[in-house]
Parts: sequence; C-alpha cells; structure tokens
Amino acid sequence: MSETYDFLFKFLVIGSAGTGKSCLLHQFIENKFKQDSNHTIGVEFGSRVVNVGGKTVKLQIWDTAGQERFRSVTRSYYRGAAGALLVYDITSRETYNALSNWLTDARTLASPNIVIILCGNKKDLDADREVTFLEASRFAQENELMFLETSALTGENVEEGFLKCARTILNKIDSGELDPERMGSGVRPRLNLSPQAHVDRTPPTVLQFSSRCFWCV
Ligand SMILES: Nc1nc2c(ncn2[C@@H]2O[C@H](COP(=O)(O)OP(=O)(O)OP(=O)(O)O)[C@@H](O)[C@H]2O)c(=O)[nH]1
Ligand SMILES: [Mg+2]
Repeated sequence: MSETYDFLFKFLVIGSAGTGKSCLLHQFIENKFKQDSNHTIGVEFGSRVVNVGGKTVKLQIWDTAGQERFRSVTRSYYRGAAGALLVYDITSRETYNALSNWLTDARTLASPNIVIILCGNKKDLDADREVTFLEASRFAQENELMFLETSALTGENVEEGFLKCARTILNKIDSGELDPERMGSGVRPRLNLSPQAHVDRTPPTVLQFSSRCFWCV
C-alpha cells in the first residue's frame, strides 16, 4: 500500500545517555510515557506523519544511543539528516557540558545546514535542576539553535519540538534555501507510486550512498 505525503524528512535524536531521547520519541509516536526505558543499543527507529502548515510530512526518526561505546555505530546514521533534536537533561550539568561535542558531530557528519532544536528534557524535575533556562537559551542563541524545555514524562513541549523543527525545514524549502532534490538534503518529495514502482524507480545513487535505502524503511 502506498502512503501519501508531501515530504519525507530524516530526523535524528542525539545527546548523552539517559537524557530521555527514547522517551521523547515514544511520547511523540505513542502519546504516552515509556516506563522502564533501557539504554538504547545502537539505534532505534520510529516514524509519524504530521501536518505542518498545510503540508503532510512523514518524519523518519532515528533515536541514537548516547553511550560512548555505540558512537561509531550511531555516527553512521547522521548522514543526510534534515533535522535533529539535541537533548540534554536539565538535572544533569554533565549532559549539558557535552552539547558542544554533539553539535560538532551533527554539523560535521549530517550537514552544516541541519536544523537543530535543543531540548532541555525532564522539565518536570525542576526541583533538581542544574541548568537554568536562561543559560541554555544563551547557548542556543550563540549556536543558532532553536530551544525548548521538554518533559517526556508529562508530554510538555514534546510535539512542539518535533513540529517546530519540521516547520523550519519547510520554511527553508519554501524560501529556496533548502533544495529537496539535492542528494543528502534529508528531504524527499512525495513519490506517489505503487510499492513495486517505488522500488524500481529508486535512483541507484540513493542505494549507493546511504547505509539504508531511504524509501524502503
Ligand atoms: N522525570 C523524568 N524522567 C524522564 C524523562 N524522560 C526520560 N526520563 C527517565 O530518564 C531515564 C532515561 O531515559 P531514556 O529515554 O532511556 O534515555 P536515553 O537518552 O534514550 O538514553 P540512551 O538510550 O542510553 O542514550 C529513564 O529512567 C526515564 O524514565 C522526563 O521527561 N522526566
Ligand atoms: Mg535511548
């Protein structure tokens, strides 16, 4: 069965271990908190079709492991991502201090133009906060990132985070700043084809240069 959407965006969720990346993805896809979340091994995947500014967009989201030992695996998924949620935990300064490294990786391995939203997660644990909103918003401004504090537990700002990122990518397409036809843009316009035709017409270059076929996931 073919799906209809105007665009497909490749998204990443990155940041240190234990910041709540998998819980954010689960909340966004399932609309509930993931109880007993374990460390991600390598990479997990989720997708959801959303409506943004009158356009139907399928978000193909790669939730990466934050643990150092998976870094070489997770880095191989960065290529060609259009957007990313860069997550830290507001109750852990250590995860905040690591942001510059994650940012460098994203801009080097995905694309210098990748649209990134910084998410200060676990907003519900305000009493244990180690990073202020102001400090993080300054960091975001200095590094040209959008910024939100989120809670995967209550759901606060989770949907907003993903949608804000998608909206910014669409604006870049509308303004001509981002060319969806360019290889590695992380964006694919709709292919309204039967599954067979879809496989047949996937350009060989896509298969050649991606670790996975963008259309077949
Ligand atoms: N209070 C609170 N706890 C959260 C929130 N998000 C995640 N957690 C908890 O934080 C822990 C880690 O969550 P995960 O989503 O597994 O973290 P992760 O970033 O995916 O970790 P890795 O896969 O190892 O990189 C779990 O015990 C969650 O229950 C949140 O918004 N609020
Ligand atoms: Mg995880």
